[in-house]
Amino acid sequence: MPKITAAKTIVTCPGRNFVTLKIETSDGVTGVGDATLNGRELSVKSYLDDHVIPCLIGRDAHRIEDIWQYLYKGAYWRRGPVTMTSIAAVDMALWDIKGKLAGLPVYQLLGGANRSGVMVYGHANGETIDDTITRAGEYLAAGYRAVRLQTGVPGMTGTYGVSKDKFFYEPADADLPTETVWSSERYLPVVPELFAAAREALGWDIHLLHDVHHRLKPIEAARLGKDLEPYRPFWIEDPTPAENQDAFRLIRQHTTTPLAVGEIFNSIWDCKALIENQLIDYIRATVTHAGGITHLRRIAALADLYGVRTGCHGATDLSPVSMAAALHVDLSIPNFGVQEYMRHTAETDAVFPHAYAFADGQLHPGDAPGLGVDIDEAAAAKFPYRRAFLPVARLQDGTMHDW
Ligand code: GCO
Ligand code: MG
Repeated sequence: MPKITAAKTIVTCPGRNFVTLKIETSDGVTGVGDATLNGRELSVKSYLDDHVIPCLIGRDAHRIEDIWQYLYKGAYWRRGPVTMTSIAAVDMALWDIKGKLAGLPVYQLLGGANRSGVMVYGHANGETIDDTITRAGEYLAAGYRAVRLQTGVPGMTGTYGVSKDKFFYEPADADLPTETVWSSERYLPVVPELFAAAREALGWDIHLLHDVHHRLKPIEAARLGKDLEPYRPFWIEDPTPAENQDAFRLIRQHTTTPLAVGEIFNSIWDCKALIENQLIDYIRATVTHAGGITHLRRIAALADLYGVRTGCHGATDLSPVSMAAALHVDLSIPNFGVQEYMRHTAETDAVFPHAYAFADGQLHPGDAPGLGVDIDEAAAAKFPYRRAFLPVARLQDGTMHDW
């Protein structure tokens, strides 16, 4: 049996922070897992170093489900982003090891490919509607079949989703949280204008997405969904914070615009009511923050029963290890919808050499055994950790708002 002989966490900041778990086995085979939780990176590192790794040594690396259950039930204090990201990192690393030992890419172990590749969406953003559409046109020309549109709100600085560097959007931008200002009243009319102009300029042969980023009240989100209906958005994402899941019933009563939720969910229990009550159309839980490949597949299987498809989070704060793991899941499940794809910087790609590749609007995980991604530890060591926080949002009168 391949025994776990050692495990360590590696923190690196090739432009942004990433935490990676590397597990070694008695066969000499190693596996990697992404343990990055944006803005709270060192909490996960400590959870792994202090509370998980000591319990892994000597275990059979093949027993993925048993180790998952052991870490989940054994913690007693279940769920939460730090715990579930830690479990996810172990799970990914063990699937990587299993694939390498079998000589197969992980998607083959998960049942094989269900499709030629994984449709991805890119991020088009700009200060103005024209800028955003120009960026979206570039994605179209590059072969993308889906693109997310975000634009500046006149009079507001620091609108969510609009970045200085147009290509490598990175919200965790400062040593202490940046303060941004928000106005739902100003935002609400801008998005339908953006979508009208986008359909006019780009036509109908492209999926258009939008992220509300938890900013609206339920009735405002219902209004936005209704206003966007003529432009057939692929989805609106996180229309309201999802702690109150009944809000989605209200939104649903008013609009047929598809709803996507779940990038901050960390277990199937966060998704269950939304899925079973058919209050959403896409579930965005990630392999890194929702317990790894093992748990994400369970969420996808539940979603499939209710006609809900996946649309996994794939922001740059998830490392290429996470992207690779997501692609193996995406390729192998029946109810895949779309995969978010924000490109990493060249420095990040150099630290994490990977087999996945983009062609014709799709990503494919490649056919290397395991996840097909690694960490170059010497390259990683050149980029020490830098504290970085996500921003906060306040209304114009200073009231704290959801970011
Ligand atoms: C998305 C997300 C990201 C998050 C980021 C936070 O849809 O891609 O909303 O942009 O804000 O992942 O760390
Ligand atoms: Mg989002």
